[in-house]
Amino acid sequence: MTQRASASYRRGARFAGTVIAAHGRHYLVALENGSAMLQCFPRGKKSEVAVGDYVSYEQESADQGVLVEIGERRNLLYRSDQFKSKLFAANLDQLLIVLATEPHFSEDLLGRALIAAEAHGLKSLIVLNKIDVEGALPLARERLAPYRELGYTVIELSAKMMPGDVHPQLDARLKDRSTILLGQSGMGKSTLVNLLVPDADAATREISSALNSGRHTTTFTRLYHLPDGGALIDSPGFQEFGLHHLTEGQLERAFADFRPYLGHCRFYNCHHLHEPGCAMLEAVEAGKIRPERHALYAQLIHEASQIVR
Ligand SMILES: Nc1nc2c(ncn2[C@@H]2O[C@H](COP(=O)(O)OP(=O)(O)O)[C@@H](O)[C@H]2O)c(=O)[nH]1
Ligand SMILES: [Mg+2]
Ligand SMILES: [Zn+2]
Repeated sequence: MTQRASASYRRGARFAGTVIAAHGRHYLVALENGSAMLQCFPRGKKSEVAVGDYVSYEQESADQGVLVEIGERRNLLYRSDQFKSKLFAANLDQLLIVLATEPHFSEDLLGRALIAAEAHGLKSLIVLNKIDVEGALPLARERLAPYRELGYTVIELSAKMMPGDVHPQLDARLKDRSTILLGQSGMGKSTLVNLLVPDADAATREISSALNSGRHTTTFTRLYHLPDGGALIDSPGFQEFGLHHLTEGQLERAFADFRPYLGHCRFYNCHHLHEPGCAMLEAVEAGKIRPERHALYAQLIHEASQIVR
């Protein structure tokens, strides 16, 4: 694949590239033409660089660079709690949310991923993997039916038992786009990556050693180039998906099922929590918005109000 940018360099020479992996304050930057990659560090203490960022760096030594500029971002996907935020990736087109028939997937995490995507203007694709596990399939389908009704695409796969279906189902949707894979561990993300990215294992080992001078780890976010164009970003599994940074206005608009009722509440500044004449609450009452979705909204509003400023 790539080689490290070690051959000949001029100290202080500037290069531009894409951040393809991040681990703590270590970033791996691939040159624009993909010919080489170099480990880089941010100049200051604070590192706010994400995988997918376009950056320029100055080469300091044969195997190290310093990031000097982050290019303008189309978007930045991150999660946050009361105290800190964690960056997923920048300059994305879509989320590929990987769920499975078993283990039981968290609907809370699914809901949060969809809201994060909507709030950042990103498309979401939902993959239901392991459809070969027939006993668990009906329930998984039933749990996903409301999301199909909301207009989300649900793609059923068995990455392990029917690997031949993966390319026909996903290639056109991934081509020339930057896609981040999100999912709890055990859902089949790695299995999917290995099908979609030729030599993914070798690439991971190479990234891991370049990033960490040999220390192997899989707990970093990394970007793979897809053979037909586009990028696939794999992130470590996560348990929490806090969205403390979203404002009330962003939240209410991020719920696709709320949109028909926005602006129809009695009070223009309605919080849709317990106000009289609230169009959202009436829609819940009338069975037009699922109570679970309203509960997620209320929970996210609650979390957003906890932010320490
Ligand atoms: N039955 C079944 N098992 C699968 C499928 N895809 C992945 N697995 C298995 O599920 C486990 C977790 O897969 P992995 O790709 O490591 O998941 P990750 O933690 O999301 O990266 C492994 O034992 C895989 O072999 C599938 O389509 N069907
Ligand atoms: Mg994995
Ligand atoms: Zn309301």
